[in-house]
Amino acid sequence: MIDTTHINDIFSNFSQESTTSIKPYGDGHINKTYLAETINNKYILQKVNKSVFDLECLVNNYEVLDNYITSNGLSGKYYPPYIKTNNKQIHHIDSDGSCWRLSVYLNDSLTHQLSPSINITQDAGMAMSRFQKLLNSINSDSFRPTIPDFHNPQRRLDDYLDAVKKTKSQNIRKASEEISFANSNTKIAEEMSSIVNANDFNYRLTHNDTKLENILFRNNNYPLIIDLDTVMEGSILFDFGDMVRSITSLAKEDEKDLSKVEFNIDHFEALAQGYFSTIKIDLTDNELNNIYSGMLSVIYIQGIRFLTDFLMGNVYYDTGYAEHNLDRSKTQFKLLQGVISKEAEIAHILDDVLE
Ligand code: GN1
Ligand code: MG
Repeated sequence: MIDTTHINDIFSNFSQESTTSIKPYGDGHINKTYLAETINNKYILQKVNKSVFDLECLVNNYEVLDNYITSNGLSGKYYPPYIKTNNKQIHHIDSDGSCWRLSVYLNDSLTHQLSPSINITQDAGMAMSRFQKLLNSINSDSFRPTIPDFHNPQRRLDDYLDAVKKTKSQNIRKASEEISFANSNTKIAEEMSSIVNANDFNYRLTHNDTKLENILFRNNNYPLIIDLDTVMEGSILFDFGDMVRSITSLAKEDEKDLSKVEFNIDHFEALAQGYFSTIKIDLTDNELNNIYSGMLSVIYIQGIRFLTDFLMGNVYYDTGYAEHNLDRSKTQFKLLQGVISKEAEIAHILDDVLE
């Protein structure tokens, strides 16, 4: 149930208009998102999940990024503009300490849960590398981690192993195949951990949640990037890996019919071309050499993150039913197997794209 009185009250901190309707919007797993309509305008209102993000760091990062954007005349060119509060801030903090923000809803925009075509896949890659180029131009020193160790492979592996120890035996039975798959592939996270710990590994300002649904496609205009909560220091290896994860399977993240979950090499090729065509010159040797490991790691870790949440009683991701996270972990592991089975073709494509 939506508490419209409370939400209207929140809305009044950003705008003098009155809302005519407020509806839940999109299918993010962490924040609450609403479409708020007034007589003349449409807006996206978001409530940030305060048990997931360090709100102080998050508020800081948005202000730093938005100051850079506005002072360089780039407003609206990379993400939809925010409507500031009466105090000229992006976020309004309510009496419970929850954090809200409002952005313009763009009428000609749409997101895709699944890529409808090779062209959209290539455009998605180009849109995310265009955003990365922007991030490369910003000094990362003022950004703080909104989720510490977000992409730390060893932390994700430890959380998973801990969940297996703590969970009820009935969950172990229900997830026996996935646990056995996860246990026999821990080397993927361990290898990524040693890559991350190597001296020549470089962190840079990255998006860190590059799934296809976080790209806003528009008619005759550059796609925009949304969901900036995790813009902080990270790695291009994870950002590209998460695009591979969310685009190349061509099936929903919670698809129950696993025969539909297949790694699609044509979409992979289009994505790699779109993403790397302009950005390859900016990559370090360490980045260039570890793209495949990054892909495996992101998909494996997303699988164990969903599995961990299932074992812990669904405390992190929004779920629609008890086995939702378990179903999500199955699609990740199926996709991972598909990627591994095409290692040679992937290497060939990457060689061509990166040469
Ligand atoms: C979450 O917020 P949303 O739904 O875009 C998650 C990502 C996962 C993704 C899987 C802060 O993203 O890390 O890759 O679900 N975000 C956070 O769909 O944990
Ligand atoms: Mg998010």
